[in-house]
Amino acid sequence: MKELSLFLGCLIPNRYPGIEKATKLVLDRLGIRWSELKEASCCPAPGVFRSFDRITWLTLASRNLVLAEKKDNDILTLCNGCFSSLSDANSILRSDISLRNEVNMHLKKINKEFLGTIEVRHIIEFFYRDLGTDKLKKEIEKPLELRTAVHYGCHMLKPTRERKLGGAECPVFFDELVEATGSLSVPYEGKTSCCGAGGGVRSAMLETSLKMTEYKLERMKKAGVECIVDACPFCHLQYDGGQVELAKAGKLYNLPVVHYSQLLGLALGYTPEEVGLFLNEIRNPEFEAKMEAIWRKNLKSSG
Ligand code: 9S8
Ligand code: 9S8
Ligand code: COM
Repeated sequence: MKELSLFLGCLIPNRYPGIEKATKLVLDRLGIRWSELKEASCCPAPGVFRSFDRITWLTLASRNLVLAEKKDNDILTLCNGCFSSLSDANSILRSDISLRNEVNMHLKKINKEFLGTIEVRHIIEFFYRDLGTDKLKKEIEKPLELRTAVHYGCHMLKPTRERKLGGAECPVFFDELVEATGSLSVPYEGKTSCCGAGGGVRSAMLETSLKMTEYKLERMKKAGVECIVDACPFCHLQYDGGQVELAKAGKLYNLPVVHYSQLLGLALGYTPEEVGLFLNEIRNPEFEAKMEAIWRKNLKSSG
């Protein structure tokens, strides 16, 4: 298997370093070769740059792609937005020669050239396709038994012609990966709808974005889940920070938010602390006690 260039994006290192730590632990534990894509910039965020100026978006994205091309690595993203930007830019520049020429004209100023020789992967898609749930299940040391609300996030599923993992309306691949950790993916209404953050909505219209978040949280709560599982730090921020903002208006949910890397890390036997589980804004003592207890119980039974 080719080495992967880990593309962290902006939010994970700056706001949720626990996701970074958990991902690195999990990759090492599963024997996946990786190195960090050191000089990378913002992907740049698709909902913002792509919507405003296509050439700027493509040029910045292609610079990141070229960094990985130089190492002959595929890129591994941990964020739906980063995946969307980088994989869409990659396929557009591969197929559209005139756009590629235009972008390469800009890249030439910094002695770089886009060739189109590598692939861009999302960690969920990568685990599902290249590892598979059966192999993952064999690696699990501590089944988690959590009732979870799986949140796919828009860019993992759409546009459907680009994302080929099984339908934007009733996808199952992420649920299967969550269930491989011994947890339950509880069905809830509005599962594939947006968290409210993307496309600049959070920055431009906070109130509207929180309404969308509330819509989701209401339905997750009704389904009786213990936590939310995502695979996108922007969704993560929206659910975590959004609950703090909603609490100011007296709307309390207190639902812990977990990135898939963290969930898998726990199931592979790392401690809640090692995967940065308690570094969110939303702290839920009941959940934290349960996670500590699962960790200890399984420790005894396996030791
Ligand atoms: S980088 Fe800059 S803002 Fe962000 S995290 Fe994901 S999308 Fe790409
Ligand atoms: S959902 Fe709608 S646009 Fe997105 S992918 Fe992440 S942030 Fe939440
Ligand atoms: C969402 C990214 S993950 S963006 O806001 O649409 O750019």
